[in-house]
Amino acid sequence: MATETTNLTDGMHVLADALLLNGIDKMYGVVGIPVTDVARIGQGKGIRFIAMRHEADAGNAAAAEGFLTGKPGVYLTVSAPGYLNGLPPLKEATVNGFPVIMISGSSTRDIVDMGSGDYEGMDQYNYAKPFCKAAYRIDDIKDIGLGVARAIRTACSGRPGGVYLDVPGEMMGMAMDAAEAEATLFKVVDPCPAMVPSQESIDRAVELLASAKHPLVVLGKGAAIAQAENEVQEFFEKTSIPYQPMSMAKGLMPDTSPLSTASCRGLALRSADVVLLMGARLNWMLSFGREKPWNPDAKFIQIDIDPTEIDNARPIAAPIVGDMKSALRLLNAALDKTPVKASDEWLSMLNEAKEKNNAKFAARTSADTVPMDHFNALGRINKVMEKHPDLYLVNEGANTLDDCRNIVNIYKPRHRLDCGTWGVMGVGTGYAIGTAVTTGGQVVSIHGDSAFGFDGMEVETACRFNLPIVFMVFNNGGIYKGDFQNIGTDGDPSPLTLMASAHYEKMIEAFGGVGYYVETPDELEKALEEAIASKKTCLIDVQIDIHAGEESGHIGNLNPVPVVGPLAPKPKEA
Ligand code: ADP
Ligand code: TZD
Ligand code: MG
Repeated sequence: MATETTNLTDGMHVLADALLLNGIDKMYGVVGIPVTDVARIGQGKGIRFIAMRHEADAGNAAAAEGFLTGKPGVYLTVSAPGYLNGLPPLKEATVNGFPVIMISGSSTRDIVDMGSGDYEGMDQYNYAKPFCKAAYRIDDIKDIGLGVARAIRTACSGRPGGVYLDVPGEMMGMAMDAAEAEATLFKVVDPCPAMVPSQESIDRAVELLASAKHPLVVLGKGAAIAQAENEVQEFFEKTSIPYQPMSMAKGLMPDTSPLSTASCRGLALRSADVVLLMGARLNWMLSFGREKPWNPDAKFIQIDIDPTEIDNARPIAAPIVGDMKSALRLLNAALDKTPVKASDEWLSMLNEAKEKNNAKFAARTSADTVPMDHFNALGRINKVMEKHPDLYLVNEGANTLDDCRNIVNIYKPRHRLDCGTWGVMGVGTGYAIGTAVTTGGQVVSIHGDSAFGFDGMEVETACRFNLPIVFMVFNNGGIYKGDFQNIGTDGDPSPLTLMASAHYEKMIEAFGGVGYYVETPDELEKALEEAIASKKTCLIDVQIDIHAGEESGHIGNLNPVPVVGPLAPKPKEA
């Protein structure tokens, strides 16, 4: 007679229950031993499983979800090779401050520890530690609830980031009484708690701000992650202080705001005497706050949730340590008592520069030149996207990234996702998929041809899930552009050269998506409008001049300069 087993459960069922209890109803990943049934059982219980083609892309999709929602996105990988593929996005999410949890199956602990050569055996738990905020391994089925709770709280609280959760195969095969297992699970209370800064730090900041002649805000993605748009908007309504948007903070204030200094960045940074950092680090992107173009006498106020970020590269005169919403609420309240308004002199000085720069820019973005360059192609895209302010924009590449950031306006918070703090190529298709899945909205995903090469296979995933994503590949035939020459004699293409004659649109046709190939601004506009209206998964190959693009986009200055040889700068003629 068969034994009655209905009162038993196992690690895989308990893991799915623990995630669902905590509101995690999606997972991205690639399955295989020992996690296939984790995905199948989860799917059976109502966790949507987005099966992808590469773990890095799954990690990026989950990271996008984390950025968009403030709750951790979750991705699942198999042991060693899948785990290793999944590590880069874990580190990148941690660097960007996106909450994400990587769950990875692993092999039998004692065999791994003895070095006996288990199937895909590797000390995953320890190797993960430097690549995330924290790593946890669940060795006992009774600890699943605890492990999931630890992972969620660590990923979202403080500065968000990546968490590694190791789930050994043998643990997931453990059985236990179902009722007893249920009793081990719990829902995390307030996983992303408010952290209210001291009133003293607010008063100090307001005093400094009130003393400014040329105050400037740097609006960073920390404010986007904090979902502090209402407080941010209230601050600008009260003060009319101009601001410099960092790329993923675009949309917290619409890019069309008269207070944006995006088109007169140099002047704004050079002239500001008091700078308020709202969720932006003084890292390389902001020249550490101490190098050109900053005014050397500028004083800084910094709002950040991470106290160790303060004084990272220069003294901060008025640190405010706390979460952005709480900090801005207190700041806005203090501004009622001590009003601060940007002067007309400061705003007109910036406006004058903006008008000049915008006129120069407009000539390039509205040109009808063929072959297209990044400018007129992006100008047309901006024109189309203006009509569809709800569209999400994903963006990667070098020139394709930098020029798009400057040209394509964003109107809503968290509607732009890009290469982020490290400038990573290959995040785009994962971000696009994560965004479409998480929001149910439409995505325009703009990639350089090199960038697209890293993760382009995910167009199959996008087609399989019928996601309304318009991928656009800016094909200028190479990394930065397509006209570099091999400086040696073997006749191979240069290290930067890719295939300008490639028809990327054919890739998506292979999977039943809709491909477009465009060579002129009019064709581009028509194809994009049609693709958006169709809500189908589409890919537009945007042919760009192979001569269009600067080496390394806007950050060529970071390249070491050869001292001798053909690549050394030519001596200036006397
Ligand atoms: P950007 O690239 O836009 O300049 P960074 O990623 O460099 O932005 O900086 C974002 C900063 O925001 C980080 O230092 C992070 O600690 C901070 N941050 C993240 N979430 C919050 C929050 N909820 N409240 C306050 N600061 C936050
Ligand atoms: N590998 C990874 C993972 N990230 C990187 N940033 C790079 C390599 C180096 N890299 C850049 O920094 S930009 C870029 C690479 C390879 C590609 C730029 O070419 P593109 O865009 O075709 O994507 P443009 O429009 O031609 O500049
Ligand atoms: Mg290119």
